[in-house]
Amino acid sequence: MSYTCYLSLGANLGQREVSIIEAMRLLQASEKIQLTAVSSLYETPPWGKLDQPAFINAAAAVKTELAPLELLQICQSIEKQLGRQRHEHWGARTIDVDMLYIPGVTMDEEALKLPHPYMLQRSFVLVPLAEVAGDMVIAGKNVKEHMLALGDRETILNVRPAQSVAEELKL
Ligand code: PH2
Ligand code: MG
Ligand code: MG
Repeated sequence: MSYTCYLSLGANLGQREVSIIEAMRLLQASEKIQLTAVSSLYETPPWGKLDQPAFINAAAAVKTELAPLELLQICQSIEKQLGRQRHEHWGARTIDVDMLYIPGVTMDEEALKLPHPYMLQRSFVLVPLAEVAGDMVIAGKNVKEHMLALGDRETILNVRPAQSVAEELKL
């Protein structure tokens, strides 16, 4: 049975936009994954750990029959292929591919928590996700409503429209 998983992508070292697009391309190239939607690319101020460069963030939807932990392994192998080095908590990185949400699924494992525990507090997650799944209901409100409830969403700048990203990926 296939399902859709919503992902958040982020990069704040190196060629940030290139890394995000390449991560999307590698997801799409994975035999058992279909990339079904991508958001615009956004430039966003660092959240959590403030003394680091600005991020490029985006959201994507993938369809797969893989188990969620198998999908996580693919996300992590894509991070490795794109040169992600160490994993300082909330620190700078060339690429981060996070699983956010699978409708109807909760997981609470060390390696994977779903829904992503911070997703509803982060404009850098919700602004892109609202483009891909604005009407999807999480915890009693849809993504667009969750996004509008956050105060800092005007700090999230659209730097490349979704259509241009989709065209580059031939979606
Ligand atoms: N990721 C983090 C911590 N802080 N800030 C922004 N703007 N974008 C991110 O992707 C991000 C962050 C941990 O993964
Ligand atoms: Mg992250
Ligand atoms: Mg991560």
